[in-house]
Amino acid sequence: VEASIPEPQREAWRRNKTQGFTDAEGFEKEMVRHVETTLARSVYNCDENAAYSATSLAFRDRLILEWNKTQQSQTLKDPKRVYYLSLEFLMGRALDNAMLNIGQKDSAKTGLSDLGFRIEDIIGQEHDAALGNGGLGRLAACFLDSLASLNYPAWGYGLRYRYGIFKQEIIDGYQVEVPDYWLDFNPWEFPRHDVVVDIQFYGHVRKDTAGDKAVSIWEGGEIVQATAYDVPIPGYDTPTTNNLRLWSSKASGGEFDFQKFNNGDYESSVADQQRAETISAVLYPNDNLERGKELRLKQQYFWVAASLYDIVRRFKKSKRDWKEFPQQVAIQLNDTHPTLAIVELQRILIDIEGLSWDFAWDIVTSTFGYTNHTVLPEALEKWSVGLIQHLLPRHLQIIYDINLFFLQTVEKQFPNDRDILRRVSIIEESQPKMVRMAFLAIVGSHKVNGVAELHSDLIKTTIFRDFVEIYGPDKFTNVTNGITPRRWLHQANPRLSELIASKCGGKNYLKDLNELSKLEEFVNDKEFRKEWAEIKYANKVRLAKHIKNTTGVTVNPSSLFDVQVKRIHEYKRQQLNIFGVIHRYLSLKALSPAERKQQLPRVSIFGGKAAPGYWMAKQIIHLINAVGKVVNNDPEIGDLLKVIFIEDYNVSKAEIICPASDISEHISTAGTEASGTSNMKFVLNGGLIIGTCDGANIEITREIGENNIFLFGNLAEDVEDLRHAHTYGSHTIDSNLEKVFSAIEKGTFGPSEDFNALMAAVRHHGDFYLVSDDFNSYIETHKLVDESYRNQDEWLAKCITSVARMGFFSSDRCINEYADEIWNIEPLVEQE
Ligand code: 8GP
Repeated sequence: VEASIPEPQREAWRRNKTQGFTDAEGFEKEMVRHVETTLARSVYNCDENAAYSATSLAFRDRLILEWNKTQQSQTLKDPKRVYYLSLEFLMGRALDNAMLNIGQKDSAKTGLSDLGFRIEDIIGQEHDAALGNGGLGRLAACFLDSLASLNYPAWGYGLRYRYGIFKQEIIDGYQVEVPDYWLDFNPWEFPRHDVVVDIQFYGHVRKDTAGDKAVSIWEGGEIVQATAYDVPIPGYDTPTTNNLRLWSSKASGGEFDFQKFNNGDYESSVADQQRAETISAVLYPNDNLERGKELRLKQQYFWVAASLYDIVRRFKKSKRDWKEFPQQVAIQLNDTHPTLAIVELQRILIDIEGLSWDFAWDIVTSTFGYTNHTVLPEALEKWSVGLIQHLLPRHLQIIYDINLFFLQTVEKQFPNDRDILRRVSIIEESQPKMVRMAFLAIVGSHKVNGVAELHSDLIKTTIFRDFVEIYGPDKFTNVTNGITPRRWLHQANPRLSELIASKCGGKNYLKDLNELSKLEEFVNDKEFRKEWAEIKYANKVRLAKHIKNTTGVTVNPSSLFDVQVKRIHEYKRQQLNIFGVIHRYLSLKALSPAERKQQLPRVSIFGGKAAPGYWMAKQIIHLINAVGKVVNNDPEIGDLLKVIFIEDYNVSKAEIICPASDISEHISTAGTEASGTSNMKFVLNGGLIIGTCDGANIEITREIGENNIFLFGNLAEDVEDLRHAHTYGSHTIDSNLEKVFSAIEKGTFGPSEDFNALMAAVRHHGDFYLVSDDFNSYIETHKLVDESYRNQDEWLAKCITSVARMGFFSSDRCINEYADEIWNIEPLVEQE
């Protein structure tokens, strides 16, 4: 029954309508009220943390008023909505973003100052919401910002992990993982204890008949309860506030537990409870790697089933015919993690709603779109048939049927090609048999996209080649990634944002990033350049302070800051970078003191987490720290070279690091990095990049011009031949790299056994990532970087020109492409 207030009493509601604050005074009232009531504190014991809590609560109240209006208006108009299913949302901090998006940061700044606080200190109190590993999760967060800012009716669906990505500590040069318990105080979520869904696992399937129809009934097993937690997502400069719904697991309160409880088996009923809660307990800390753990599959089904239940329930409220489902609902699969949603929707439609297979399957395939984020084979998800059979017996049957019907059409299409059936089968006929989730996602979607041009081409010619033959090329498309300029420029680099606004006719460029092009006029404007350079310097001072506070090392902000921050992975080649740093160190040592004085001082900055089970990545971290220890304490070197590893790289640290970089490294082996998104963040903040012809680097080059980027290394098309030659021909290691290796072997950076594996990968194990092949071109290109930096006027011109040409990389452009070409949805502008 819908609870609704009768008309005569509604007048009292109208009279008492909550009004959000709109100025400093209004903010102060709300903030103090929260300190004194919600937090039960007072002027005598309000520390910065309490001030943060109260400020957030004041802003949360503002957000939820807009959220309510947005949701009411969407319910009323019932437009087509998009649902973005992602196991990761790497949101970072919410307070600064909320202040800026609703345009009340100045109110908060004045208000906080009146009450005795500095706004930066208060913002700095917030714990990052770190429900993601890296690029894929941060992309989802940027998308939510754009969807709301562009007024699209959109929901995100994810899991409410109790532990986000681990906190990284560096102890004696090694990574140590510490749990990230972040939910102690989280003002940004609203528990919806009334939105609960029962999720079934295990059990068996019984065949029955209903009238003349054969039906399948999934029964038995166990039930886990999903509870919704809603996180409001404010758009920039618009009242639209969308919803991110995160599911949390607990044992169902059904008869089961009570029986045990009544039988006096209290402990075991608590154990059941704990087992159920485990489902949403922890984010798997792997980036670009799948490990096939049962709990991970449970997470996937739990989240997918709860989300679909919610989506279908919302659709059914409109009482429309089922055939209208794809006109009302678009579901985007962020990688293959939510692929079971395809099977679950088919199950709901045939087993519960009683639709025919074909009618249901048409609805399903018109609803889903699938985004692929990697071609690395170790990241492509496969689940064993046995595991799915055990956990989701009915779903396995449906997967087999999907595969059967699919292979039948393929057979008709290619009657003389037996091998293609084996190659494209959703079931891999291996020991044990595996379900190939990417294939299932392709077969169950109407569009498949890669995330940068090269990547989208590669998937069509390699891992999904057969499917292009089967479906034709139109099913496969490209949507190049983007980033939100609100967080990655306006919030992270407020002074640069101001300066740009002063030249671009105000802040509208934050809504239409192509307006940055107006900056090109000012490339040669002396005054403008000077201000630009001052801002970069100030940002470097800010980072230098962070480095001093966290590592104890003093770095000179006048040095060239060279940054590589991202997950540690062999394909991303932090090993190439650190070998290059060692080469630089050895070259400096070989110079006379007089010659040394001529050199350009450099700070090499690294940051990033290694998956806890990724031993090689951990060796790389160790080498970086070992090199830093020697170089940073070498009196002959002084400021000429510093090597820094920033602990616990995360979104809020990226907001300090990106604006402070002179050059950043995006140096993956060509063809391995699907897109990269930090490359965009660095350029947007007035830094240049050194990179390979990979992922979005290629499109960045096209947009900003090849004079404004330092490209090096072999091309994707040559990688396969080089690898082949390493394995079957002779593999001579680059002579400069040999010098680096012999320095390591001599024990220059501590016992060399620690680093043997890193060298052996290049020398003896086929150098899969082409470190030696690219080494010479890498260090030569770094020399060009040095030369170019010496001419500050030229350097600044490159930086400004690049920023002016970065409009394409807004996630707004990216979301509009998804909306037009994949989702077929329109913005919904609210009437006040
Ligand atoms: C990442 C890609 O590695 C990166 O190039 C891209 O920018 C980002 O996705 C956003 O598209 N891919 C993954 O994080 C990924 O594939 N993770 C594995 C779990 C599949």
